[in-house]
Amino acid sequence: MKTQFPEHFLWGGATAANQIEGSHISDNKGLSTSDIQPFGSFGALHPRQEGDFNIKDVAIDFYHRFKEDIALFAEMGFTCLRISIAWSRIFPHGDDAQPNEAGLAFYDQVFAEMKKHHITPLVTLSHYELPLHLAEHYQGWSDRRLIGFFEKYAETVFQRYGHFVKHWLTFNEINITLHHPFTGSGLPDDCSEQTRYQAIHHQLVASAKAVKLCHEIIPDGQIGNMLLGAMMYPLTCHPDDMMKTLQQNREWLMFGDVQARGYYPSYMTRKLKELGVTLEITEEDKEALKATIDFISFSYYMTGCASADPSQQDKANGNMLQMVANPHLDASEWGWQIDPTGLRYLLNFLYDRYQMPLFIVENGLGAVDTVTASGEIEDDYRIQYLNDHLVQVGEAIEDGVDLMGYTSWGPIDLVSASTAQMSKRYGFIYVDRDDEGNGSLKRTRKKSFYWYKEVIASRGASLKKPGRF
Ligand code: BGP
Repeated sequence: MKTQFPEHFLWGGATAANQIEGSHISDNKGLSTSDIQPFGSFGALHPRQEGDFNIKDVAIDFYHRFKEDIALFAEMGFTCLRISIAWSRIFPHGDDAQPNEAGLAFYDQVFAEMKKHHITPLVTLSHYELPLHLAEHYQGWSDRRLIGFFEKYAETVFQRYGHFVKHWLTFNEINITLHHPFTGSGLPDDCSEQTRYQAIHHQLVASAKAVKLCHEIIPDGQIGNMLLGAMMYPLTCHPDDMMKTLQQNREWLMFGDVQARGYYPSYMTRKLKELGVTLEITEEDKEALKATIDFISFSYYMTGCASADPSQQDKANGNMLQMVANPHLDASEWGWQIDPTGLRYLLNFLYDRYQMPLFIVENGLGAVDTVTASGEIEDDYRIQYLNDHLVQVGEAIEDGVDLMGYTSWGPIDLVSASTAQMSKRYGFIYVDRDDEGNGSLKRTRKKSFYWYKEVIASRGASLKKPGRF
């Protein structure tokens, strides 16, 4: 079916501070957990040693080039840009009494530039980083005091930017602490289940408190959560695989359930008991959790399978997690299985479950790009991937899903979160920088740049039937 996306639909791209900004200690910025992950989230157990190179120290130098980059996004017709604020620019240690004015001023300029180009900001409060001091001196989110520090940070940025920024997200892929505790919560990756779930609880409370603050400070604002949409299919229709699938999906859906409904789902009682976890949940926490989000946002890259059969060892790599491979799907160069139909499935699934507006805030293909002798980048594989996913988004809209917008991941090449590579490129805009940090940082429009521009201008009417490129 040919769909024209709704007029109010937000089109754009998504980024994260630590993957684009660079200038990791400029203007009083404090170190963040990301700054000591030179090998990315997958290498969190090998923290930075003296003299180690971290490509994120410069990243793509958005800190100095944001005007040029935002102008390029505007040229593509973006109506929305997702960025994150680096918490450690605003509160360098996380527990500081006063915010860092230079950090606040940087985002003033970024938002002013977006305003100039009529681009709606979508801002993540915490995208895979927290001030390193909080990880080192408080054991990250396992310490209840982080709720208060986060509230103060959220209040500061809501007050400062709320006149212009109306769309907010609390924690990027809040379910990540299940798989990468350091990346998600500043905890050692081998922490106990007790510590992990207590940290998760603190984040859920902090998220709800930010929701309440946002509603108070920005009455016309909207604030959502952000899930890693890790949809699992049963590997077979064996009842045991069905049950395993239900349980695995509940692992990540639990976060949405708490954030959308305001309390823990009943299935968590048994789950926590089986894990031997006793959560400390105060009456104040229960009250705080009642502040529920306005919309559900999520990242979507792939689906995976669940199997109750321990001999099923054919694993697929995922963005941050591993799952059983689906024999019906192809995979990207990094082993992420490509499933456009799964996006329609997930949109319907989430809308059925929550009956709340949805927002796709990440989707894209990480691929190696080659620059031709004449300086062009013919990224037809990326166009194919995005086209086929957007066709399914159109189908979901026809199915009746209330979808606010779509921001593809990495509209400009940036540093990979899992592997800290530059060579894993997602962008419509090529950035001249390699994995060792060589390159001029020059920006070049790829073939997909012109393709996405046309998709946006035609509100999806230019999309082709899957497999037509
Ligand atoms: C998501 C993260 C992003 C982003 C993306 C792609 O999990 O929210 O920060 O990086 O995945 O992953 P990668 O960069 O590892 O290719």
